[in-house]
Amino acid sequence: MDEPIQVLAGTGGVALGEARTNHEGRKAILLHREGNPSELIALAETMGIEIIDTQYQKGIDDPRTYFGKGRLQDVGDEISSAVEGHPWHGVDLVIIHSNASPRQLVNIHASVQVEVWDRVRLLLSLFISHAGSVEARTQVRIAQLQADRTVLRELVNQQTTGERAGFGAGGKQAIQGVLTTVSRELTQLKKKQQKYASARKERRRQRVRGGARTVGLAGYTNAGKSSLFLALSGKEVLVEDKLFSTLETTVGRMEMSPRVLLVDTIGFIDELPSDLLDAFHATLDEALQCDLLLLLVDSSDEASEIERKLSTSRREVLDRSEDGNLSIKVVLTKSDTGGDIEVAQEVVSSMGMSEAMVVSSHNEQGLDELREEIMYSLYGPKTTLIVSEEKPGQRSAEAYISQIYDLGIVTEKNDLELTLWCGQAELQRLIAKSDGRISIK
Ligand SMILES: Nc1nc2c(ncn2[C@@H]2O[C@H](COP(=O)(O)OP(=O)(O)OP(=O)(O)O)[C@@H](O)[C@H]2O)c(=O)[nH]1
Ligand SMILES: [Mg+2]
Repeated sequence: MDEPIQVLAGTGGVALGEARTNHEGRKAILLHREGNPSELIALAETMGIEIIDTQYQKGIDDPRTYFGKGRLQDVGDEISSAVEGHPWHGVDLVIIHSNASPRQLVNIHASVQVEVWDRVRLLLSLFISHAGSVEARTQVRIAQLQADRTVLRELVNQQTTGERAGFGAGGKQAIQGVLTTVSRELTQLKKKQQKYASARKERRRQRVRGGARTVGLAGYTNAGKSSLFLALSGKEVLVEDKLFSTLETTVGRMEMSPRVLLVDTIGFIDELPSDLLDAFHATLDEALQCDLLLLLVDSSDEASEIERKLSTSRREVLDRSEDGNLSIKVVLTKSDTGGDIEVAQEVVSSMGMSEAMVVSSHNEQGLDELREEIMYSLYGPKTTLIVSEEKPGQRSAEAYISQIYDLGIVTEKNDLELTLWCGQAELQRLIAKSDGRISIK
């Protein structure tokens, strides 16, 4: 089996067996056509990959080779002939600024002879290197195998049609053998994922039964979701100036109110192919099946970026949420960084969304207002209750007060008068069972 695996190892990025997870220090050439490649460069940098050179070619993508064949050959020649001292010396990766077809991946590799990543493969590699939990690793592996399978099929296809001087009949059989292994592993992984998903569902059901309300945090990668989660819950999560630091879902309780659950999750990015995002749907869904969704945007972004990111993430969450009237609140983050908040607010209102909250998780600006807003969205206005003094033989007022504390979040207490946030149905039940001892002020 050694021979075909070696052949496959660089082909369109397909690596079998133990995939390489650390790409720190690798040198790459970026090929791009239309559009701005800065995000792709940032993604590569997040992984410690150095983009040595960017090659641009005008015009539309060649459906077979992305760049024109001649130009691509030039790139390949330059890589293979770069001697010590040449800036391209040591380049072992070509990244293309596009979600490429399997056919393009295979053909480009044939020309440049080093590993080739398109945007999807770059994201996959990034996810693999950041996946911390077993569940995240399972999800990423599924996405990776699905992508690999398309390249393997293309290889078989090109050999069958004689388009590619193959590795002979043995080589083709070997690839087909690999394909079978990949399919088998996929089936097993999907079963495993199903188990995680149903465990999540069950945990969610229990929380709802226990009267908890959930607040999801969503937004682009690096928007500051985990930082806000930490600020509101006090629960340690990974915060990093990296894209896709978070790949799994973490649930934490809001510090002021253990009945309110916060859900931190994976972020969005432009044109994330939907089968890649689908691999994370169980994770994402947990954050999106909520009573209130906070949609976070970095207030230091340019207005046009804010608009683009907001409209993409709003579409994603609405498409993925089962609840047609999901309640969404925009939160402008990182208010301490000196972004133009007024302009950002205008963008939000021009999109027909209600006024955004403005917060900084670093200097805590706006956090109290956000907490109030969250409670208001979940419970409506506060209620003030009065407990009457006990007469001899009656249950003590203290016993009722402690029941009120169990019911919701008490923000003020004045002797026998309590002001709190609580669910109306639960409140009515408590009052009905109080023998007239609890009344609404
Ligand atoms: N100045 C400033 N920086 C912040 C603030 N909140 C977050 N950051 C920084 O922004 C970067 C990303 O923060 P995270 O909280 O990891 O963002 P995220 O949305 O969880 O990112 P992913 O998990 O990668 O999708 C980190 O470097 C944070 O320190 C803030 O209020 N002010
Ligand atoms: Mg995060």
